[in-house]
Amino acid sequence: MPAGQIVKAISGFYYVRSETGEVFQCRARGVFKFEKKKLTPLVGDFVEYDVTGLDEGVVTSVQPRYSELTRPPIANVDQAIVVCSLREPHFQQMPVDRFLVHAEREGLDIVIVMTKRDLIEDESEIERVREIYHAAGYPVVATSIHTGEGLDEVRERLAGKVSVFAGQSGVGKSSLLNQLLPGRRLETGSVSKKLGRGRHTTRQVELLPLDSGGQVADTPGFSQLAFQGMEPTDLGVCFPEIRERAAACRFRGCLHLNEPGCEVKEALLNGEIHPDRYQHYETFMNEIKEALLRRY
Ligand SMILES: Nc1nc2c(ncn2[C@@H]2O[C@H](COP(=O)(O)OP(=O)(O)OP(=O)(O)O)[C@@H](O)[C@H]2O)c(=O)[nH]1
Ligand SMILES: [Mg+2]
Ligand SMILES: [Zn+2]
Repeated sequence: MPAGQIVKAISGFYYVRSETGEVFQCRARGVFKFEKKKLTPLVGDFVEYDVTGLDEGVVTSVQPRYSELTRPPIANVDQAIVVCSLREPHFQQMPVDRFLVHAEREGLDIVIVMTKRDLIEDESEIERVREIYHAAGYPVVATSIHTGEGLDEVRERLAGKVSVFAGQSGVGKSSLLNQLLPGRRLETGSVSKKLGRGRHTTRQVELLPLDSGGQVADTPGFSQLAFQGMEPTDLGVCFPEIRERAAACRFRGCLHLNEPGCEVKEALLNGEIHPDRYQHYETFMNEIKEALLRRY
């Protein structure tokens, strides 16, 4: 039976790229299950399919995934490129930190990309963002599609990997991808002057091949992300700067809130952990605890 990968999904159709590069428009047959959980095929899934027409088919089975994000919905990626803009819209740290938790949960490599470098004259704002994420251990790249700054570094980081571009609407994900994929014309949109937000120009996840080997997915901008199914002890593991210090805390299961002998709190006081990142840790912790209370 032929095998391939889902590269796009639109209203019940799965576009499966075969091993030789042709794309088949497929329906899915029946219900797929893993470990008793019902499963909807995702972009990135490796599947088997029956050919039913010239370029049509039916997906008959889905292979186990090695990673899976629900927002944006995609399977089997190695790396998340977290895209945020400095201006139009202004940099917002909360949605970035939220997404990072989800990407860390899946064990993805992470790169922070700041776009629209050309709209900023004041270097200090870029340095501020750089500092926050360097302290967390993430690489940070500043880019501009107008001056070309940072594009080579992004290209290098994408080579040979399967990456997903994620970030709020209007930050410039599709624009950046158009620079990196010669011959591609992904649709891009303007940012509303009044709301300072993008207009959700990209409507679906699409996995695209790179010349350098590897693949990259454009995705729609996201707004809110919740922490369904997470336990309080899961959260620290999703902040690298907390994760690497947690083993030295006096108590096992330390949540790094008010426990004595907490190395994370110590690092925060020493200025080794960025206070904004810690503050978001606390915010997310409260959300997780509240969600748990609602569950019981
Ligand atoms: N000045 C400047 N504008 C940029 C840059 N990159 C993107 N833009 C502009 O930002 C706007 C939004 O870009 P898109 O690429 O559509 O943003 P997106 O992240 O794909 O948005 P969604 O598809 O809605 O999630 C467009 O008007 C782009 O021209 C940049 O480096 N500099
Ligand atoms: Mg887009
Ligand atoms: Zn602790």
